[in-house]
Amino acid sequence: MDEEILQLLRKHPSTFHSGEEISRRLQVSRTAIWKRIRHLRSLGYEIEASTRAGYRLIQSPDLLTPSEVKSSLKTEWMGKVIHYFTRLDSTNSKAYELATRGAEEGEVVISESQEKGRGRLGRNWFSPPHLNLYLSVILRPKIPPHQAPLITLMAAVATAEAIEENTGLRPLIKWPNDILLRGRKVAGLLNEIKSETDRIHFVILGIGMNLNMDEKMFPQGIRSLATSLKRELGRTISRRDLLSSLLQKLEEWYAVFLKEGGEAILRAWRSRAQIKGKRLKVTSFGESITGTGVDVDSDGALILETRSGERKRVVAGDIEYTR
Ligand code: BT5
Repeated sequence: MDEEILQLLRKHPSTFHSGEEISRRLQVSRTAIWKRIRHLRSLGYEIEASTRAGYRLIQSPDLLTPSEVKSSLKTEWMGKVIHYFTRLDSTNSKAYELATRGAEEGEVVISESQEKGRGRLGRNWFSPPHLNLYLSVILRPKIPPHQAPLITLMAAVATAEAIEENTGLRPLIKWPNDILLRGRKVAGLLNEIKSETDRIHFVILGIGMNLNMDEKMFPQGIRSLATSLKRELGRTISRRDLLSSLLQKLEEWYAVFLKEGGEAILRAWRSRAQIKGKRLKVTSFGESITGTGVDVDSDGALILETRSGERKRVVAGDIEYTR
């Protein structure tokens, strides 16, 4: 019922809606409406109430509820179904569970906080409540499994562009999944797939982005490595606006990927990753190699050249820039 009341109030934001009108439309008593209005106020909605004129929405809080997100979302299909939680272990785990039970392409899981936010290789993602974005998108691309890493690169480009659109800052990408501002990580991606040898059942595209965390809120271990948009800009950023841009960019880039193939994604990715000529140390499956970055290949694997001139191809791992 909260969503319906909000929808009604949002339609004509500057005018009052009488309690009688709302109770008639929703077919509940005026006392029931008043109780819901009180509840909405406790969530941070500023709603003016006048005994004569009724109710008027003054301001909405920066919540990521489906009704708040949908009021600014301009996508055609992505995020039309949003599974919203105030707390979850991990949005990726929840999305995986939903996809296994048949959730459709474009359904999104959002949580205000994560208790066991996951990074790659069993690492953690720090996910305090109400400040940042933690979401997972379900995709069902009809591509061979070896191309799945391109979805990570595609999502990295979309994430970087959404940040740029909302802040004017220009994020760079560090292979394969880090989004950096001034060398510090502002967002990370965790993609998980369920597939057979020649067919992908689904991809879970997990994105964590730091928006409104202050420097002192970061745990000591990552304070010097991580950043947030607020830390870079010195002001708060609307999570709802950023989420809307992000879903829109993902929808656009995913369409480009399916229509034009990986090369179009790689072009955009290369211009932000600037891997060519960089001295790198790559750790993959417990082994480290140093060399000079050459490129990523058509499947999104990293190519580097060792000092002896040998070219190595790395499918998964972490890189460190060295001098
Ligand atoms: C990642 O892993 O960067 C992937 C992060 C994906 C998080 C999203 S949130 C929504 C969805 N649901 C999930 O459960 N996960 C996804 P990786 O490259 O392994 O980086 C992890 C490392 O980044 C950690 O070991 C820390 O050093 C650092 N880190 C942890 N939390 C961070 C944060 N909030 N901001 C920046 N760095 C962080």
